[in-house]
Amino acid sequence: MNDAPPVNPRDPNFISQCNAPLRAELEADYDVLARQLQRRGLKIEPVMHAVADFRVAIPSWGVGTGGTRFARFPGPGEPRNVFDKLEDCAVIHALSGATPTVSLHLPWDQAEPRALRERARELGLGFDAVNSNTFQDQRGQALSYKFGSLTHTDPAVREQAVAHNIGCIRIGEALGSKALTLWIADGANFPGQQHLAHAFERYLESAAEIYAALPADWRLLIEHKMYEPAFYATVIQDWGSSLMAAQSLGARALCLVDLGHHAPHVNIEMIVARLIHAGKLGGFHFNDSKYGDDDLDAGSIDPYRLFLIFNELVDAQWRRVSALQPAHMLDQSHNVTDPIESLINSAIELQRAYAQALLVDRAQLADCQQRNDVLMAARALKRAFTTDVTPILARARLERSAAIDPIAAYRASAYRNQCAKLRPVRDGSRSGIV
Ligand code: LRH
Ligand code: MN
Repeated sequence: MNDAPPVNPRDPNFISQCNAPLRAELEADYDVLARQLQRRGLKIEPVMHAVADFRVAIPSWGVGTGGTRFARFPGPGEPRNVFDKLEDCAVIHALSGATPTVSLHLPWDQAEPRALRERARELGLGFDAVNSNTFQDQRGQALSYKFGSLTHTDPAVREQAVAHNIGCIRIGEALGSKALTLWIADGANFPGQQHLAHAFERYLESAAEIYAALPADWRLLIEHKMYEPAFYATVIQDWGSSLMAAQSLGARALCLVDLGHHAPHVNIEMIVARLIHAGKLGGFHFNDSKYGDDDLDAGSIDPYRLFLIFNELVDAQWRRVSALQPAHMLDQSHNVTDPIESLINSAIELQRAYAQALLVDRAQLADCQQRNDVLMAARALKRAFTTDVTPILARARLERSAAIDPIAAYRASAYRNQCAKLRPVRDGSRSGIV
């Protein structure tokens, strides 16, 4: 931790001071890349502007240090409440230029909506989808979710879970959010424990009550997950179950793809292509993983997979697929890095995958695919993926008055140091993701 005098990392003067010595080099690198792309018949400016317009929401639960069931090792200056979390989210946005909204988790982020909305407005932030929570029992909760929530065999428990979700929608309305992300942990640990068909029917019944409570301009984002905490069967286990539910609930029920919620080696870009085809791709929880729902930084393990997902999104844009407005959100757990640095970096890795996908020569690719020129088709994608778009990403940040080198600026601000002084350390290393 450096002991430079603390500055406000959101201060535009501080950011332009950090940028000043880096501008000339950036311009030079940008011009070199512009000429390279020109030789490939590609214009750099439209790509830069598209990247500058790219937005991804920050998960409120991601700005505190994450943990596993074994332990959590809180870092210095942990956010103590949702208002501290908003401060940290504002720093991420000021330096990355790409994260103007926050996705809240209720009741973890419970607070007076007007005060929350007002503070967010002061910080230049808005709210993306709100997340409900029927995977934990809250203090004073009447009925337990041990054996499920929306699919529990006891109608009283289902009603309690439905009421919680409707409560989240009402809070979200007061905050200006336009979507509810619905992930439930409901499932079974042993064959026979749960009637697989009846559980799904109970899900549809409960979700229909939640859907009916949605304001007319809201969306319901159904999040599937293969396993954990249920280790044999999960009611909304895969994209098929999620799609069936979304199709039976209605037009504003859509599917959310959390990259970590699939078995290793599952072709997620194929799932994205299918959900686009069905008109049911509602959004993403971006992260990366090697084994399970590891919630690692986006693009940190398999950046080519991330690129291939953005390739499907850009291809759909190119094919003018209508009404494709997926909500981009991060969902990560930062157990060993500074969460602010990881979230800044992850937002940038999403922009990198998007920029590379915009550099695919789609006419050439389509022609190779038509003529089954397999190698040239694969090369058309690899050529875009292996293009170092770093100058475009930095230029896009500059375009947004953000930091050319946001991590260096963040460290120069000693913001974490300041937080450590202002925010007393909470109790030791207890387990759990947040
Ligand atoms: C479930 C999940 C879900 C959130 C939770 C924090 O694994 O991805 O999106 O509610 O993480
Ligand atoms: Mn998720």
